[in-house]
Amino acid sequence: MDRRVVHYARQGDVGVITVDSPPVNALSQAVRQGIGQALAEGLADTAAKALVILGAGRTFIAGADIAEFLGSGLAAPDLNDINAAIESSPKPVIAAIHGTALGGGLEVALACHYRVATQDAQVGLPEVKLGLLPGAGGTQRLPRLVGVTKALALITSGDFLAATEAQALGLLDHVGSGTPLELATSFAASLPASPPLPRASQRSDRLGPGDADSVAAARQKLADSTPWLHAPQRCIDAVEAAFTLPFADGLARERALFWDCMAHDQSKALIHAFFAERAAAKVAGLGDAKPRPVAQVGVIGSGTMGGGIAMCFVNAGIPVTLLDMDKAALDRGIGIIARNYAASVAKGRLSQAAMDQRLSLITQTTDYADLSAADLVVEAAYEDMAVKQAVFARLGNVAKPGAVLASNTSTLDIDAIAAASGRPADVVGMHFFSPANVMKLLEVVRGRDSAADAIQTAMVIGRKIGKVAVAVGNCDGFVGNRMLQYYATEAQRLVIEGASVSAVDQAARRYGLAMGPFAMGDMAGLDVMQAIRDRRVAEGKIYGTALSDLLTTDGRKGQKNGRGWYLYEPGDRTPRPDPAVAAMVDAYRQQHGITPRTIGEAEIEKRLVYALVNEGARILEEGMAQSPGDIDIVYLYGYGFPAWRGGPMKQAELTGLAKVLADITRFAQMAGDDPTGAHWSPAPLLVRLVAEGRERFG
Ligand code: T1G
Repeated sequence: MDRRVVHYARQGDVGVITVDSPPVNALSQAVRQGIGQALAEGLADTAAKALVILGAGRTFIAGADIAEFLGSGLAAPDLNDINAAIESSPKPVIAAIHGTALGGGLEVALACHYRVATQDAQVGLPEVKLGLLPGAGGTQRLPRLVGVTKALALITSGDFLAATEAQALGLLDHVGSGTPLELATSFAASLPASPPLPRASQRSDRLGPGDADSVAAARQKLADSTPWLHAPQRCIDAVEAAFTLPFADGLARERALFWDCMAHDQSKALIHAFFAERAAAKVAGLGDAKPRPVAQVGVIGSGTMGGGIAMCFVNAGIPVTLLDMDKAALDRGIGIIARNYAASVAKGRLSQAAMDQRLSLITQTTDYADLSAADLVVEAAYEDMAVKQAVFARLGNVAKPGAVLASNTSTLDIDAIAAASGRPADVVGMHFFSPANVMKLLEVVRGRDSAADAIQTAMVIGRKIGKVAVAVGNCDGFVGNRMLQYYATEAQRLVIEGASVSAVDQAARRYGLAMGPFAMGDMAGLDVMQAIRDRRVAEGKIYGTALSDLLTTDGRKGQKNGRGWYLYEPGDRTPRPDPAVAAMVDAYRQQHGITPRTIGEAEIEKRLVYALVNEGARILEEGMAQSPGDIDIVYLYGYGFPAWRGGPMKQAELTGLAKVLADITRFAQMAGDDPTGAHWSPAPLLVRLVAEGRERFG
């Protein structure tokens, strides 16, 4: 066993167990073994009157080693045994927390007799966010310490608690300033000679008659809010055992429920999403390129996207020079930004002072020369190639050497834009999603000539402004929108064949998507979609169907003019079915000699999701995304795809690639020679993987 991950040393009359396993002291097998060994050493050390467990580096223990869950089962020692040894120690054991004590890390702390923490520490049991539940005593010890109601709230939400809040709950015994070791040794010194040691497993004073009601209320609340999620209800089952079973039986029940969750597809999907999000931050092929410094930013265009992008930077304390063609446009743009902030202030989510400070970081200009000091310039001008090339031609001249020049285009060729700047190495795509100050996804588009450090700069600054940045290749629609066009096309084809607009959207929502394809189209703007359709059709490509032409010809733009696939009352974003659209669909079917058929929800779901998967496989094969995980992260953070499904690519793997291919092949046959169904030709990568009996895309 490599003891290096856990050290034992004595400090005066205190034995100190230090977990030193970067980056977050996760409870890998070696760490579990190490704690067990160090504890034994401390118990045998007669000079040690008390023992302290703490973490080296930036944090206490941030949980079990999630990577171990990807394998087959967890190797000994069992964390429950380690915790039992800690709790039964005749010497006081103090957990000294800094950074985060999460999951198994908090469970270790709960097994300790006392818990002290630095002021900025956070604690929590976030297992439910991984589709799991606390599997090492958390559901049994926490209710005994803070009561069932509080424990249910913490465990079913997985939210982190600040140290002061945790202390108020009785979860922490002391919160103070100083190092964890200083806090723990002075706490140990304050303990009476041989104190009766408080053991959470033996407490029952916080359990009471109202516990069953709390459980019932929590069940109802979750059944109403997230009926499709498996783990939250299992969390409640486990907490219920805390007041219905003796501790040891409760622990066994908890563990059985833990394995039940571990075997569920939702935990596989959520654990995949956890690691995929972190892997997306590491872009292959950049060598050791370092990000260029970004202290001030320029944003070109103060419309909806430009304004939202400017807010992202000033929210992170980075000053922005906002450029637009004239004062009127700037006033409109700044007006929208100020209204957005005022709305947050009104909701109590932002202080007036913070609003004023952020607005003060925005300088307005109509003069390109004022962008000459910017380290990064993001262009958010009208989505037209000629307009963007004109902007980049000027930018290429005024921007300082070393500045990164980014375009927020959502569909246009980055290489063509970059060429216009005369300095393509400095040019990348930074594709924000609307509303840019809200949506977390950022597609960083690699141009043919983009320098590695320019790409790295966009990735790093993206994370700094709170985005989940994913590097994508330069192709029409990049990753997200490229897949979306076949999803949107398939939605229209389903309606043409017999489904109703609301039935398709309902199936998408029931699948777990935040919004259906038609409501999403209305939100994005049918005029925007039509402009893309017209361009692509002019290029001889497919985008949507002629059915949507009927709507735009009828002057329908979606939410922005209250008429789209749905009707909208002024100031109300609720989509209402429109009989006029149903009539248009009927007319379209008659005109094309189509007899509508009944289409079930399962078929709708598959045709929407597999349209994404099939195009995703093409994107992977072309190298336009570096991994299936990246594609999944694009859909989780940019298109409201449910995290508990892991993303379209993960969902296909969980379903089974052979099954998915069989359905795709069937849909291709059903489409026949209909050009709008051409996207159903199975992606070569998928065909090859199934032929080789492979079950994963990557
Ligand atoms: N296991 C393995 N690796 C982990 C990890 C973990 N628990 N937590 C983080 N990492 C890796 C991560 O992949 C990344 O690696 C690096 O650490 C930095 O993370 C029995 C069943 C702690 C708040 O759910 O929420 O305990 O990409 O980029 O933004 O009941 O990480 O550098 O190679 O996220 O500063 C419960 C998960 C587990 C906490 C830090 N614990 N972690 O955030 O850094 S289940 C959790 C986090 C459990 C028991 C059960 C965050 C963080 P790499 P990072 P960060």
